[in-house]
Amino acid sequence: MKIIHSPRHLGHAGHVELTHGQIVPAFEKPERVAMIMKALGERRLGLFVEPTAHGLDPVRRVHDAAYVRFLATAWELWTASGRDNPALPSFWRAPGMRDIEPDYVDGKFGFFSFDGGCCIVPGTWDAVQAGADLALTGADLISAGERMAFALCRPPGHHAQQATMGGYCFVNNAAVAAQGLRDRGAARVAVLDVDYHHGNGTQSIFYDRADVLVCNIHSDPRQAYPYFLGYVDEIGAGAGEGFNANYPLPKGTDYAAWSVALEAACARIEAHAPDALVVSLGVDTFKGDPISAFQLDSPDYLRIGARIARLGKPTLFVMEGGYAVDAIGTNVANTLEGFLQ
Ligand code: SP5
Ligand code: ZN
Repeated sequence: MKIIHSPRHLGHAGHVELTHGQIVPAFEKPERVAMIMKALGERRLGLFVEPTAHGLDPVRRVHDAAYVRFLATAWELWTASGRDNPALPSFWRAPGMRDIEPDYVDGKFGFFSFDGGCCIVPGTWDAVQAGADLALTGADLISAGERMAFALCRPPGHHAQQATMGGYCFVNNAAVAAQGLRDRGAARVAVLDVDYHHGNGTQSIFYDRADVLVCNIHSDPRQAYPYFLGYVDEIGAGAGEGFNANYPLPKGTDYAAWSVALEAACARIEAHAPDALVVSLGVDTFKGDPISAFQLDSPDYLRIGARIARLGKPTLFVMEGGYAVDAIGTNVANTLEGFLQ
């Protein structure tokens, strides 16, 4: 297995988030990658490789050009307004308001986001671009015939929609990879999102398409972030009707109940008969996660990996959430080892 990584994620550091009415140090921090690299290295689970550059055209296959332009210039815009502190939005558009990109920086930050979880610092855009390159390098490897690969993306991506950042996510790495696989000749692709939080971005990007099936196992939006998407009746629209599947579960869910949803998602994926599978690998389902409320234990990730392997599809794992830094390495390594065995 190849583990695709880049030190460029380190530029996205020293940032904050708006949580519980307070500006706090971000839960999504660089140490996460260090702990994963350490565990994967100790267990000799694969070969570490760096990504090749793919440019922004493949990013614009799933994100609006105006949004990509915003991300590329956000820090510059922020400092031009006379600030040098980490950048956060504080104003948002609500239903009924105009869909017009404002000129002023605060308007742009609100226009292109849906929460206060995406802080921008000087190195953020470079880290985000590196993440997209990791995902695309993974798509290259799978298209070239590898059975599996792991794109160790940071920041994560699955909350990023066509033109909105949120939930620590700027570019939707899994969606970029899924589209990249389509563009390299896969007729059908499936995305399996096992992060604790619903992957609203990935769902939204592929919602009206039948070529990319999106399955999400996550905490019920009535109780958990991102609150406004992830219900079971979201089945896709137009040509995509029947090609989105949501498996919301209550807070406190343990592996016994979680694995029932995994079985259902796997059955749906088998019916789709994809040429390639992208797994949005969040391990914030872990019982010790500081911002989540499922009860999975470290050995459960071995079973998750093994079950995904039984689908028998060329599989690209893309890193998403997981904030229990002490356990994140073990949980990610267990998933990948479970797949490999
Ligand atoms: C990629 C990813 O996992 N993003 C997650 C973004 C979550 N942002 C909202 C966090 C809300 C935290 N509430 C915690 C309550 C626990 N006491
Ligand atoms: Zn998450």
